Amino acid sequence: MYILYGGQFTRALIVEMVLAEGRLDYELREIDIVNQEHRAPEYLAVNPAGWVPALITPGGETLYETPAISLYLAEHHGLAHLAPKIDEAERGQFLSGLFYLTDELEPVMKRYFYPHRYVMREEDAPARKQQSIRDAMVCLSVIDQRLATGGPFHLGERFSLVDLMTAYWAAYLDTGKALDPYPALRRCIELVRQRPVLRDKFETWETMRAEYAALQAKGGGVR
Ligand SMILES: N[C@@H](CCC(=O)N[C@@H](CS)C(=O)NCC(=O)O)C(=O)O
Repeated sequence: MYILYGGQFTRALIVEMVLAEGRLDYELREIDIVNQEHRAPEYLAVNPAGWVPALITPGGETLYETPAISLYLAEHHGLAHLAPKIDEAERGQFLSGLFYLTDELEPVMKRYFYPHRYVMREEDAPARKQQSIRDAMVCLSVIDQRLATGGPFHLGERFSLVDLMTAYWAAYLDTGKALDPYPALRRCIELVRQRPVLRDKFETWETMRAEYAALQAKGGGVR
């Protein structure tokens, strides 16, 4: 069985979504990142980067990096509804969409979550966060334009891992009317969230966001 190191306030939820899509069994080992468990020697022995998630395969291999873990699961278990095979026509578009998320949006989201790590003075952190929201919106606008010409998913009528990950990340920025200028993106997100196997995961996501906001309001959170 797979062992997933993940838990509250982490993108391990993306991996859980992929595991749900594949109906794959796993044991979840909770790492409390608010209480710094990801920096404890026990976890650093699993992933020296100190990041969550990490996945131990049934064969005992340790995998890390959310997109890599997700793609591995999809390909290893032949989940063709998540990742087109290497010889399928949609493969190029799939890889382009996936790498756009990992190379462009994900680094911006790091600055959004941990702005204090990207400034010289603590008081500049709020401005850093605002800038990362603007940067993220640029990425979402690009995604919206791509979806508007070939949607409703990144691969046209065909859902994939790229849409799942887009819906996960965009949810952080979906406050008030922020996504109103991006109707194609909104439609894609709605379709992903309606997937029966993902519904409870996105509910977990909502709870997680509310709890993290409450924590931050009290001056807590991941440093
Ligand atoms: N590139 C890694 C990043 C993982 C990552 O940053 N995870 C966050 C939780 S969502 C984390 O471990 N944060 C703790 C920290 O940065 O101190 C991935 O995609 O898996």
